[in-house]
Amino acid sequence: MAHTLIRGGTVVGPTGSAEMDVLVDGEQVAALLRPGDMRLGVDLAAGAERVIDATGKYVIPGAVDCHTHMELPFGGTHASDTFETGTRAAAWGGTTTIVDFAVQRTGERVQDGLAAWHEKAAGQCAVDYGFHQILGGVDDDALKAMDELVAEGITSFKLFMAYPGVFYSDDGQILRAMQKARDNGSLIMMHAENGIAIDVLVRQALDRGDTAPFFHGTTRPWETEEEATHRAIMLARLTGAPLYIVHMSARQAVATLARAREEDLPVYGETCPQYLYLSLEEQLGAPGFEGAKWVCSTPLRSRAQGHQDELWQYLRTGALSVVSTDHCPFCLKEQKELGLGDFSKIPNGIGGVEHRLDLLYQGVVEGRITRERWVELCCTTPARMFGLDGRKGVLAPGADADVVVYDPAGHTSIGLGKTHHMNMDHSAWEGFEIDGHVDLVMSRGRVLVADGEYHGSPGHGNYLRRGPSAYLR
Ligand code: DUC
Ligand code: ZN
Ligand code: ZN
Repeated sequence: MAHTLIRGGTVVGPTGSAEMDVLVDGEQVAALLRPGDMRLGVDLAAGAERVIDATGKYVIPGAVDCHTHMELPFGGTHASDTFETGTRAAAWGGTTTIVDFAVQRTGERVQDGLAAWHEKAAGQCAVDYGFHQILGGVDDDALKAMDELVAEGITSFKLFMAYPGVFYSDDGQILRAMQKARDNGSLIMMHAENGIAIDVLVRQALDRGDTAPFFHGTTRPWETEEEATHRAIMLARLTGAPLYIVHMSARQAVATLARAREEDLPVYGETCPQYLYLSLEEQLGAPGFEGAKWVCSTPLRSRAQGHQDELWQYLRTGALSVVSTDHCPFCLKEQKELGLGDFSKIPNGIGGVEHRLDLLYQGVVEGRITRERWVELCCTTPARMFGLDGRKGVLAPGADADVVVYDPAGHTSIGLGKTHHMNMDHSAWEGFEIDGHVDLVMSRGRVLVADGEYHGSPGHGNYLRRGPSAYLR
């Protein structure tokens, strides 16, 4: 593959920004050069066959979304994006790596769940992909499988304190999985909600006739997230295992996480754009059945209670380490509609794999985070957290040439018929206006998106065997 020079832009990384040209050789970054740099008297850039003009733009690492659910089976249906459609949408939005969740449901063999995920993804992905493994309960076989999977590059395991009978693990099971993770160097990811209490609240709400989507939120109150977060941290502390809590939405839960981090426990938290921008009152409380679009778990939280602003604050102070999407799209027609008249039957999930980089950039525009923190949250830390550092999330010699040219003077109007490439019949982000634009997306040296045109293809994306988390080495 030819040499490419991305010239004239400002390279933004987690520790700073500088006017630099990026020289790409084949699939990798060869060098970052000061404009006009002559190393040892050799003009390294002179031989570039292709020049991409990034004047006035930011040049950042391709974004890493470490939490997606392509084709997730849920509530009698499947998430509507396949690996083909979902990774294409990811590419459009500047995400060049996803880490999806292979699924073992209660009663299935872990290895069978993983094999099914490999089959779904192989030859389909437009961008590189890896897997975490969901454990739908923990028994002796699952514990053995954890060792096998770590050797295969699957170094993180998601457990659920919610969804009894589907994905749920009880405290004893969690304890055993954490002991195993401590011993084999893997990372436990936790869906921290008290599912046993939630199921009672859901039953009581339905019995009262409270069936609208809004009650999905009120039956998963912040106390159920905070309690589970606290319990998960205590079990991690007891076992000496590291812990990563996914999709945090309640400010009280993050406060608990922050206290544990102050005590130097190896516990980390992630949030998602929906918890930073959307709310119980405005979205879940939309008239009629419309709120179903935003039924996800953990749920959107009350703006009156100040969750959103406080989550932004936790992104600034470092209590929260990562922003992922928890991309789990369902169409309104025939999918979300399974819950007409009973919110508990609405499949849980929001699609957003395409929009995370833009949505978080709007946080830069509004002065909520710096542009360096934007890159850290969306690109660098997720790569480091999940054992992809060196290759992904960074622009440095030897790293994969996954590059986004981002125009801070551009504009993006999110919505159906505008910037929507996900396989859904609605956008959870309809009408959001972003003061920035993903101009060009490169994956391992290949331009996937440029000048509003898509040049990617299924099968370009490679499977990524991951190492241990850089935060645990
Ligand atoms: N939460 C969701 O909203 N969807 C899928 C699974 C989950 O934990
Ligand atoms: Zn979850
Ligand atoms: Zn999820």
